Amino acid sequence: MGPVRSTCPYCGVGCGVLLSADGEGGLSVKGDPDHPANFGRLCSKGSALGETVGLEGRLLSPVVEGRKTDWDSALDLVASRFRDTVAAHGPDSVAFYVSGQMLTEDYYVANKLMKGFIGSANIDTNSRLCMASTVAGHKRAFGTDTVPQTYEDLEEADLIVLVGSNMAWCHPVLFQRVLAAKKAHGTRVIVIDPRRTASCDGADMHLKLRSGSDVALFNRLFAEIWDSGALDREYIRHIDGFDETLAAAGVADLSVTGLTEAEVAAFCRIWIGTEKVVTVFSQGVNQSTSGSDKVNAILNCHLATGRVGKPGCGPLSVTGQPNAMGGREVGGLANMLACHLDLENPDHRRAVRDFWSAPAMPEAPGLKAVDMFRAVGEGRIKALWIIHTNPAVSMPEADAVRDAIAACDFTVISEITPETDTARLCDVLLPATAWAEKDGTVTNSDRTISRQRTALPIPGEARPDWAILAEVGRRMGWSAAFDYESPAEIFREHAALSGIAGGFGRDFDISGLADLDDAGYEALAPARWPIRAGRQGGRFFADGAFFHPGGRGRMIPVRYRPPAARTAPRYPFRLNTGRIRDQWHTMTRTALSPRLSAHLAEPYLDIHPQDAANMALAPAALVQVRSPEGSAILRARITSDVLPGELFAPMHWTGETAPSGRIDAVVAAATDPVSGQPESKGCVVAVEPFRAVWYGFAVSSARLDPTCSYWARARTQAGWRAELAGGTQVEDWEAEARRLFGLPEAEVQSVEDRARGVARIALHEKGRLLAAIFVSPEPVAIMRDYLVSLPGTDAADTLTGRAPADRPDPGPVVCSCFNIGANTILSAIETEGLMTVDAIGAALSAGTNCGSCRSELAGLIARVRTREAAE
Ligand SMILES: Nc1nc2c(c(=O)[nH]1)N[C@H]1C(S)=C(S)[C@@H](COP(=O)(O)OP(=O)(O)OC[C@H]3O[C@@H](n4cnc5c(=O)[nH]c(N)nc54)[C@H](O)[C@@H]3O)O[C@H]1N2
Ligand SMILES: Nc1nc2c(c(=O)[nH]1)N[C@H]1C(S)=C(S)[C@@H](COP(=O)(O)OP(=O)(O)OC[C@H]3O[C@@H](n4cnc5c(=O)[nH]c(N)nc54)[C@H](O)[C@@H]3O)O[C@H]1N2
Ligand code: SF4
Ligand SMILES: [Mo]
Repeated sequence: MGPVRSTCPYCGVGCGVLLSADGEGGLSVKGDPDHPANFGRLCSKGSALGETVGLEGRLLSPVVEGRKTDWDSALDLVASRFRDTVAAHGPDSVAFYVSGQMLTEDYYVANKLMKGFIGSANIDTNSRLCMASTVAGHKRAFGTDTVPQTYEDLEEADLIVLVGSNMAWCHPVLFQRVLAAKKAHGTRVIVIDPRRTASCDGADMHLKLRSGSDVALFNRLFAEIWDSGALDREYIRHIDGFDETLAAAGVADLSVTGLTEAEVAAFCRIWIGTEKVVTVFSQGVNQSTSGSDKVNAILNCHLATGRVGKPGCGPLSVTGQPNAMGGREVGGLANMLACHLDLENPDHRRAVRDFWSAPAMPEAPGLKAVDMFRAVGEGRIKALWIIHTNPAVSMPEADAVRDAIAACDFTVISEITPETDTARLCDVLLPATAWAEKDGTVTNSDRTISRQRTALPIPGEARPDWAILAEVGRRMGWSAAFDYESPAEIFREHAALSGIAGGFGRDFDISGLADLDDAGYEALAPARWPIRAGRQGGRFFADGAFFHPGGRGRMIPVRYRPPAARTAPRYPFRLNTGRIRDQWHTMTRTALSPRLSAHLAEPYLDIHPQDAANMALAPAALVQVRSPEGSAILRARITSDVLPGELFAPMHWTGETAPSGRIDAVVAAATDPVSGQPESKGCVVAVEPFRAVWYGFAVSSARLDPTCSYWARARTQAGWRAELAGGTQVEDWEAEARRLFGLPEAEVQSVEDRARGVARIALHEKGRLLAAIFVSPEPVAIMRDYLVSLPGTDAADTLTGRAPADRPDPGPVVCSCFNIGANTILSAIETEGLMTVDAIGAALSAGTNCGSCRSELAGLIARVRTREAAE
């Protein structure tokens, strides 16, 4: 049997993968050369999928109040508690909080159960934190939530503008496509981001605007389009709102962007002068209290020039999660119905009610994520089911969200592991089948529907998310409506409903798949919607046909508004947050891979050198970040990548990996008034040095569970590593080390200087190193990337903390496919005179597999060249 064709479970690029199981639980993963998203390419995360499918830490049976139980008891409990709560307090006293990572079939059933049968619209999703502003912006402009473009436009374009998108790290395979186009025909790339990112390497221009100021910049572009006569008068006859939009744009004050007139003029000249321009946007646009306005400011410019839905020409929202689009299609947000039908439209409601034979349909939108968790905290929501998301980490005001979940009368979570911050708070844990065990469809950023297929056996008692939901639906009394036996059956129902939506003139119509039989579903090849009689795929809106009444489009007048919170002497910094290359969200899967954990092993805070100097911060110091909502402790990285007064911290660390590094504890839950999306990238904070009494670095064969004020642990090839820091003096480091590592009997080697507060302890057994800790009153300076390789070896000279001369320290991993560190690459650049990324590839293989590190390799070359030039 050949490999199984499936789709990567991470980002919205939606790469096709070929899976081969080895029959012993292992899985090899390769890029699918025939998939139209990636043509065989994969990024570092996709390539490491095989390392994340083991059963270690998996939830394999239902758990109620901490005790394993059988499915019947767990499901009866969930069904009866939801039924009783609705009976006692009404349908709006319960809620589902779901995820853009659920398969379309899972999502469809969840939405149907809540909106059609429980009779509340209290189902919202983590897409509220992610795509809600784009959904709102699309609907305001186009009358529908539709991405007009396709990925091929990245190859067709002459100019690609990345607005608030770190594509090199977050949509790496698309970035590879952009770089290939640049190489082939000189496509220009402009990055608009307050921070210098990996996506800036090789870009033709980087506009380092002040965070939150995008509307002012795009309003200026709009005004310039008018002034320069670039308006497409023919096209805008199909579009309302031009005069008001121009009036609003004309007052744009550029000073809020911090950019120079010359920079902005150059940007406008290139944008206006290049017919084939694709403006890509992502979370730097969406996650803002003016997120919807930012989206419309961008769409206005494309509408004014008629640059929409043409080859190489149009706005392209890149989606985050693998099925963010599918969730929007099934109506997973609290203000949507299903198949792009509107909850507030009585005709639409009636049609869906009839189609489902639904007993109860809500007439008004339900609670959006932030309000939903506030309602949980206030006791208005009394039963909550969380599926495929980790809100105790990823929601703003995460401490309050954590407390709300803990205090809620009845909480259920469907998960693949009990070891998440949210799962630890829930009353009922339901074991779900994971990626490669489950089966269904996802829709990627360019409307391509692909299959995820099963390649591994279902472990323990895990069940697919759709099956769990349907079973609860049946036990709540709706047997016929939830009588599904397979995802294919659900998919057919969804496709049939989309045909009804098509009848209302909606664009999401996949009725061409409504009669797909099981074999056809099994064999379904990637296909872009719409899929109906007379049309498949293609682009939208180039013909001026939109979805507002009368088939018209709209330009939306928008004005710059500052972020919700103003900086003030107490909170002088603006905090930007986001992603790193090799971790996925709350790390429940990517942190299982030692390779992925080697890239950046600790939560950090980027701070400008001027600001660091003002508070006399030393490199690698720990800092405490505080807001009115909460605080975090992070490692300072002093860098002019960020603007003075602005900070950046990654979103990934959790109670499991670095309890004081949970950045959403600090982030305020201010939301966009139109979309309800929180401002995850612009709260205000104070920063001060965190004065630890001691700092430590530990390596170990077994997992360690520290309890000190600061710790961050990560997996390594040889076991684990941890950064540590404590606020109280330790008297006896040998005893402390034995306790920390759980090794009371091991042989010890140690050097301790109590007066100076320095200690180095190594614990051995039968001549092999089990664990070691290095302690100092300052951040520990030792060769970490060498030391992590020592557990399990004889490692006689561990305590020196340095690599022997014949085994140089490789430095932090840059290329995770071939496990090649920065020092190794830097030394090859110097000694072999390597001038290009390809030359590094030829010499060391680095960057030749997935290519995700190519921009960092370019950065290392630049570093050597700058140093040489200075010498
Ligand atoms: N490696 C990795 N890839 C991922 C994910 C992951 O967890 N890890 N998650 C996936 C998901 S769900 C999503 S939503 C996407 C997100 O993908 P991206 O949106 O590309 O990622 P982020 O790092 O959240 O933010 C992008 C950039 O916005 C910038 N930014 C902040 N404020 C502003 C502003 O006011 N204006 C502008 N113009 N820019 C600003 C930040 O500096 C940052 O570089 O990534 C997907 N891909
Ligand atoms: N400060 C800040 N906060 C942010 C962001 C930011 O940029 N800055 N970004 C926001 C964005 S865009 C997003 S998308 C969110 C993401 O935030 P979350 O959705 O909370 O993050 P994940 O880690 O992806 O959570 C997925 C959970 O589902 C579990 N899981 C995995 N497979 C399955 C399965 O098959 N079935 C079930 N039932 N469960 C499974 C995983 O173990 C994990 O616990 O974070 C948001 N939060
Ligand atoms: S770019 Fe990487 S994470 Fe995104 S779908 Fe492709 S392989 Fe997966
Ligand atoms: Mo996202």
